Amino acid sequence: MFDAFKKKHGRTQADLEGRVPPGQYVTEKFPVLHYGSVPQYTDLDTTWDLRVWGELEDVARLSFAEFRALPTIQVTTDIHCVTRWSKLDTRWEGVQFKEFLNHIPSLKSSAKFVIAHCDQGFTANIPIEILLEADAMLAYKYDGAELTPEHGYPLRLLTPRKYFWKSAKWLRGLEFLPYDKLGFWERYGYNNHADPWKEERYAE
Ligand SMILES: Nc1nc2c(c(=O)[nH]1)N[C@H]1C(S)=C(S)[C@@H](COP(=O)(O)O)O[C@H]1N2
Ligand SMILES: [Mo]
Repeated sequence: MFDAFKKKHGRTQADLEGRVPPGQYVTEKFPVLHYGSVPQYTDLDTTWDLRVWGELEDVARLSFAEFRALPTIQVTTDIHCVTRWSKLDTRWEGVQFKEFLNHIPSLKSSAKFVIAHCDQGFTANIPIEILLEADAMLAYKYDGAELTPEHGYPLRLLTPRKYFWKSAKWLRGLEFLPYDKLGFWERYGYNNHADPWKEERYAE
């Protein structure tokens, strides 16, 4: 039977049931959203690092080469933007967050929240338990290729259980805290919990 919906979306309406959170629509596009401009990188070996600080014995700093030498995983997942688009079966590759912590041995058990720090000052806060889920990662490839500049090259956070604003692009630092502290959009009235299945879009 000819199914216009399937032709457009590559899947039937029934396939979507249970996959799309309330108030979201499915798009095949990959919209670009951020505050400010897209950072440009020239020589990652000399101008880029990833810093880790806060609740640890020693501050850690990884060069681009050191980071890229870490073991990788691939994750296929759905992403949900607070502006109501969802994109299904997005394919990512990078370092699983949980695996990354194996390389930060001095992390203290008092670390309960993470602030992602990005180039140009953007921040996002996430409880550590969400980042310890199997699908949370430090992503550098999308759909088999390096991230494009506008989607976060060379590194972004991917935390698909939360609205996509917490998946911070142009990631440069991870700060571990014993308490929660609001990030950029969270201070501007987005709901700190950001669970798409509970439609936690905006603060009360
Ligand atoms: N550094 C940085 N990361 C960011 C943002 C931003 O403004 N700066 N915006 C967030 C928002 S609101 C969304 S919806 C997603 C969009 O990611 P995309 O452009 O790859 O679709 O990035 C998130 N990560
Ligand atoms: Mo967003």
